[in-house]
Amino acid sequence: MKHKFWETQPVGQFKDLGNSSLPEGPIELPTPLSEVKQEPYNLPSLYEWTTCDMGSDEICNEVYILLTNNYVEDDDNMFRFNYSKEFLQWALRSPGHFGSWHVGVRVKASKKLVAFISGIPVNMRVRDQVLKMAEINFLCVHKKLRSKRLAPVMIKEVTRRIHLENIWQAAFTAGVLLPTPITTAQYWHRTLNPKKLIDVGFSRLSERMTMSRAIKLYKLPNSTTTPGFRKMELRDVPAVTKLLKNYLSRFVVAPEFDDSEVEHWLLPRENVVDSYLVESPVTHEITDLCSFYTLPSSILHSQEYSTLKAAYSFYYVATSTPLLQLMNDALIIAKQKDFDVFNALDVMENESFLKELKFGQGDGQLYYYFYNYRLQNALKPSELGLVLL
Ligand code: NHW
Ligand code: MG
Repeated sequence: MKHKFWETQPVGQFKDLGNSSLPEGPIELPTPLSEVKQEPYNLPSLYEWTTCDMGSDEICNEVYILLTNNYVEDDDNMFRFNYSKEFLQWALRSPGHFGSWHVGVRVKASKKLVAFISGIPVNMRVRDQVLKMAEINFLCVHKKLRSKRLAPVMIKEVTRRIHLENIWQAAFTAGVLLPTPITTAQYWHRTLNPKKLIDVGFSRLSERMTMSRAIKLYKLPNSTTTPGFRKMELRDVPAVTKLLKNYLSRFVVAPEFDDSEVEHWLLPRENVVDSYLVESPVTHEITDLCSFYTLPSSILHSQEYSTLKAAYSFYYVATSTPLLQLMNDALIIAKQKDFDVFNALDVMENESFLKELKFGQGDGQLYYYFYNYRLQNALKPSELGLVLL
């Protein structure tokens, strides 16, 4: 496989896999900021750069429309991610975000937004080192402009803008294999609404499974089972920060969140993120946490339904409640909120509940990558404490 662009970038290369003489850590050293290119990269002459102010409802709507029509589809082109506007604002306006990292491309003549890429800053721990990194997401080129090598220019431009903030590493995920993943994760899906998932072709009945057996198999109790299980509130932020910091310390790679980040990423936002915790009925200590985010997909070819309502497992901590029971309560909440499916990767300790809670393995991989940071060996997904949106 030839990667004309990626071969030129500071990432682990396929030819170096297994080469134990290469050290772990940054591949390139930072350059003085005065040596970072001051002008944007050149675009083909019909296009121009734009910085997308995601605080503006109008511009956020333009990004939303671009992604709704052109972002990630499944392999069979049956579904396309449909991140909501509120979700995009949440994802991109996180603590310490840089407006300049929300990069768009417009057609000069019409001003139509035709491409986008974004980054946000995060403190990432790799073993015992904490590095300021960028998390890159929402890379999208309009369907009519594909395969014209626009993506490499966009990646170089966001990289330049990140370098200008004196940040030299990044993390991202993709469904495509590039040089070279730090880990490869799998999606698992827990059916909540079997009839709809079968009707829209998301899942199908096996030979021995009738619709009524499927409905019975995936049935969940009407209410949660853990005493003290409740929605997270603002006053819980310091306790949750402590819980999460302690829990995430067991993984080789994980973000380090401070109070403001925990407030941003975990405090419930309607139709964006849900977080529940366990407050001990006796001591009133916060002992456990679970969370999921809302990411619907457009259903591309159904007469009956236009959107698949999906919840994605986010961060959790189980100290006194068994993780299996905590996640079962998360499924119950998701069902109450009318989600059709609950998705989870096999990262963190998810393998301990996936099969037992009747998740089925999805097809396709989610690859995790670092930019300008080499790991000696790929990690197991269970060594990863990072969930990207
Ligand atoms: S992954 C979601 C990516 N988006 C989609 O799949 C949406 C639908 N597809 C598209 O819009 C989450 C286009 O197909 C895109 C490619 C724009 C994907 N990551 O312009 P060309 C993220 O957002 C390479 C990285 O002709 P295109 C993470 C490809 O391998 N590279 O293709 C984003 C080839 O290079 P090669 C990708 O189809 C992380 C080159 O692009 C890629 O018109 C970005 C072809 O370009 C992908 N998902 O547009 C990296 N898909 O070397 C951040 C294709 O193989 C790095 N390519 O010849 C860090 C930067 C920050 C550093 C800071 C220090
Ligand atoms: Mg292109």
